[in-house]
Amino acid sequence: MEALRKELETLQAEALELVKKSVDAAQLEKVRVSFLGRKARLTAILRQLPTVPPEERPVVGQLANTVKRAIEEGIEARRAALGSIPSDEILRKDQIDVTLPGRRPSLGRLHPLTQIIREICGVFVEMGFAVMEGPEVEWDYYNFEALNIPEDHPARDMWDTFWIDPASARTSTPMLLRTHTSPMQIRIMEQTRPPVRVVVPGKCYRYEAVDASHESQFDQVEGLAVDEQITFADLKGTLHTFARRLFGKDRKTRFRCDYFPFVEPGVDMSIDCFLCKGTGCRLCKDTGWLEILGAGMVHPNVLARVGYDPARYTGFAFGLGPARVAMLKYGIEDIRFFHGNDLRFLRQFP
Ligand code: FA5
Repeated sequence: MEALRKELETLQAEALELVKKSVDAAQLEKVRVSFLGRKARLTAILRQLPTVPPEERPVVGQLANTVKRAIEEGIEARRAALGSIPSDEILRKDQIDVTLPGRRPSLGRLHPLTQIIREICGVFVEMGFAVMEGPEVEWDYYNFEALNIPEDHPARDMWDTFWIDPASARTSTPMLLRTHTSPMQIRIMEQTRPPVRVVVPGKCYRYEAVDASHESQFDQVEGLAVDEQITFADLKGTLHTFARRLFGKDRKTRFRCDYFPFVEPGVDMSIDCFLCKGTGCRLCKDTGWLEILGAGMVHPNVLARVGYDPARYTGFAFGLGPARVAMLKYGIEDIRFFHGNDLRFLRQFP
């Protein structure tokens, strides 16, 4: 009896020691099989129970069961603990070489249109202009009426318009997607007194057939300067400086008459073709000149409409399309590349 008790206690101590040393589920299973399996010593002892004298049987049986439970619990506890520790094998598999060079993160970059808009605005900011933005959904009043384009004026045909509600085009307060950034001229002058010097980048919308140089959604940058004694020479000087900053210091500029109802006189400005230096090529369609913007002296009617005295104040305004500017500057043949989301195109503008 005493010998059996000793044997059981040794068995438990040995088993728990091995359980403690097990480092993964496989080793733990080996311990379980060798101590609790069918051929294990403990099982043999339990099997021999009927041969033990009847008075000792309950004590031996109880002791053997206690040992069995202690080993089982020990294995369970170790199994739970091992669950949260990765095995050697897993650690080996997951091994990493910390001395390898890292993978370069793939960084995004600014869209070429964003870059050119910032570059354009930056040139004017250096000349003392502020940058403002305004609504893309606009009242007919700001987009046309206040810009000296009354209802039924044929000049409205210059801009194919997306009306918010086609029926509303005939009501007293129609809304539309702005066809140009010029409505911001009115909004700004309504809110400030001269001197005014602002540029306004923003999206515009026209109901146009899309082709290599026209999209139905595109950007414009508007410019406006109003003060006492502003002359056409200021317009020319400012835009000439701008053209040289953007396209190179040797650029020549050319101003020709153009018509916009909200300026008088109105002009378009071209630069001499930097590809052929004015001799004629595919880019300038053999004219030697590239048209880059529309401009003019703010019409007295527009000034009067916002409460500026046209006898005292004069000003100039201009509007240009950054996509067309970028196309000229970088020799891009089709405006649709900008929104094609093709990385081969976009990656060329770091
Ligand atoms: C205007 O929109 C006038 N508001 C510009 C202006 C402002 C004149 C102030 C006088 C004083 P225009 O329709 O020409 O003008 O458009 C100006 C520029 O916007 C064009 O030169 C072109 O670069 C760009 N643009 C016009 N329509 C599109 C289009 N469908 N897709 C891409 N760019 C366009």
